[in-house]
Amino acid sequence: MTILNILEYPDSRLRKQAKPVARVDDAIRKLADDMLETMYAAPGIGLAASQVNVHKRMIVVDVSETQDVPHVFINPQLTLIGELVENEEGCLSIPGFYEPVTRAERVRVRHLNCDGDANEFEAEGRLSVCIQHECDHLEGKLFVDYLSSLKRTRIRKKLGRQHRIRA
Ligand code: GNR
Ligand code: NI
Repeated sequence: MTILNILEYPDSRLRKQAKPVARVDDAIRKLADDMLETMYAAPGIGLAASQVNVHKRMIVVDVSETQDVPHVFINPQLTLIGELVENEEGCLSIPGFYEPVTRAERVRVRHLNCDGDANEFEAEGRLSVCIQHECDHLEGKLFVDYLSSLKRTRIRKKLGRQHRIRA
């Protein structure tokens, strides 16, 4: 297994549209394992392939306290259910910033599993928030896009500066 490098905002590669996975093969299963290892090492509760510069429609999540309930969703399609709820969100690609975002309280996820079989999954609570956050990544969308342009610009400038110092 391999820990992959996570792209950080404002890297323009985070804005790319991910393409559907055509076939679930060993390379896709290896990518799922590497994404899970990368997520656990970070540590985080979810990761989209886009964040590791692989622009395929694939996400992994694990919101359990014990980090031993991994979910892999390939070509996820969301149906949003229920009321809107506000939750604090963070992102491994936007380190150090946490802001409230409003999302649907529940989701249904149609997807392929690691065997390539069509499947459905329903989630609420933190798992629902996380799945919606990850699916946004596949569209090149980040949680800062829900904030005011003033807040977003402040975050972009702070993180942009840090990257230039490290470079
Ligand atoms: O680790 C993560 N925590 C988190 C907290 C609140 C809402 C969403 C998330 S997802 C984030 C990992 C990440 O950036 N996934 O894309
Ligand atoms: Ni994220």
